[in-house]
Amino acid sequence: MTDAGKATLHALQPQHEAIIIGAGVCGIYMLHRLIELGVDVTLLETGEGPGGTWYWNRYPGARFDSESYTYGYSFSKKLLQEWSWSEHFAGQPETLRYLTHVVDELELLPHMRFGCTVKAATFDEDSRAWTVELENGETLTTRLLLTAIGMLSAATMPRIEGVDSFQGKSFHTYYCPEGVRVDGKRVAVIGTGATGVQVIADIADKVAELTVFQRRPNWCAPLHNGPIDGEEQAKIKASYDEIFARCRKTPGGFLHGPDRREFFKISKEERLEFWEALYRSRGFGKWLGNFRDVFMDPRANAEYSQFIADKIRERVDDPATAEKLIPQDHGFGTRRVPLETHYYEAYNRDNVHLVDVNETPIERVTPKGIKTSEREYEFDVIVYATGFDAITGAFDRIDITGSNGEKLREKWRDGPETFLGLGTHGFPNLLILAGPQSGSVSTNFPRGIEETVDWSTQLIGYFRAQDYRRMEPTAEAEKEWVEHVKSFYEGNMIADTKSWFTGYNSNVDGHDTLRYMVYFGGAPAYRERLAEVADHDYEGFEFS
Ligand code: NA7
Repeated sequence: MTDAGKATLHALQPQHEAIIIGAGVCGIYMLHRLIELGVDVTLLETGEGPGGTWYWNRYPGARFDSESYTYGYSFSKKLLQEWSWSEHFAGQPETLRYLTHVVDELELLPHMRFGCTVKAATFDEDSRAWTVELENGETLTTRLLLTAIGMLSAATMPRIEGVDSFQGKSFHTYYCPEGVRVDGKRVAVIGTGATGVQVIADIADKVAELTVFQRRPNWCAPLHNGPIDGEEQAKIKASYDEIFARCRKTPGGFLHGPDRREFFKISKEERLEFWEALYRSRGFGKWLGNFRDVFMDPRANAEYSQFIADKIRERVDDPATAEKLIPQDHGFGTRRVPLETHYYEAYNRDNVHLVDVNETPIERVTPKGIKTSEREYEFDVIVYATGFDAITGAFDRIDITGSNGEKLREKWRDGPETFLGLGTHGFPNLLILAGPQSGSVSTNFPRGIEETVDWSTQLIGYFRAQDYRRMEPTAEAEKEWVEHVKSFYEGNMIADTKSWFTGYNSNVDGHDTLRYMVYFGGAPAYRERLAEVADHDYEGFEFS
């Protein structure tokens, strides 16, 4: 090659081989694997420290509802042995400490840049590289762009007039200030999803008055958290291999997998006994360890919903309040089930009030509080537990432009289209980690993450070994994957229900129809498919 040719090639060399966006559970592990592989990689993160979801969500009551010891990284025996979870379901501060510890142990900090928000990313066909633009005006170039930007990281505020006029303290739970004080205050909580339920249960006995604004109740069930004593700790540490082996077998990557016995072949008495035991047990068993038919057969679902409704009636003193807390528009488990600690009992307190916004809609937020069609309530603090532009929202917030000038947010306007939830046609050299339609979004997060990241690391290893410059999922492979994802929506009661799993959000334009966001085929089938693609030289990707 001539000197001029070499100079041109050099000028086209991007600054980095890889950039990862996001320092959450996924970004941290991806960074570790790429450093191991010898890739020149930089991680960019908006927050001032690592942790992602666990960095941001500092609201009172924030904690795991999958077992802590199934949530940690499994790749390092050393990390597993040196870290001791204090509770079965650890709170946010402990989880953040854990992730910070991992980052320190793996010496990842020098590769991470905090306070960096990516505003735009554009693929340049000449250099086969991405130009990444930061909010501070800086630009970086990279061969590969990897997004680890979270499923629930684009918080959405309700579209209520006057939100900015409130003169007390108010925040979305995702942006809750560290150590916020609500003791002795008059507090409003809007929203009763998994987050609202945790907040309400946590602060009910601390605040002067708590008013909950509920639009649709969710089916909640007891978490049964507890401390882990020395003996149990030793047992957990000695059985990590079995714990992770069990998680690998279940569709969701959790300890709890479905009971495949035929619902109606079991006597009613036996079913009730089984459910009573589930209700008394720790964690997600009430949802994920239930009869499979409960999610496939409306009659089975109605019977279980009735069982849980009766539990709510037993736990809530005032019958009218109990009825308001029982969902009428969907069956148990067809939306995300919040696990709770004394949530229903909170409504037995004199200082806790439930406002059904269907009966008395919120008209506006005022400088002093909230005005409904009935009256004005005065508050010191308003907590917006109003959820997220889930799964694709974080992508829409970045101006991502592909090879033909196509915008990702335009391509995905009516819903995501991906190959394996890991890449999308028209956007070369972009790896979407734990993206929409991937196995990770429907899985106990780190379990799915580790597999996705390991697979992506191998793909990048292959890309480098072959000295490729460009890779992209083909349009055909993508079409086939999207159809495959859709096929699991048939006859699936979760897919028939409006929630963030299915892409509904009344606070985001256009999110009022079904979107195929989630891969419902289960973690084992997803894992198999990934292995098959890798075994066939990443069939479905085009390399050059
Ligand atoms: P969710 O589960 O999306 O819940 C949001 C809640 O906010 C839900 O109860 C909504 O009612 C309610 N909401 C949203 N907008 C409004 C308005 N405008 N008025 C009244 N109520 C409103 O988000 P979470 O943060 O609780 O949970 C997200 C996930 O984070 C969770 O599943 C975990 O995996 C972690 P709706 O049901 O839409 O009627």
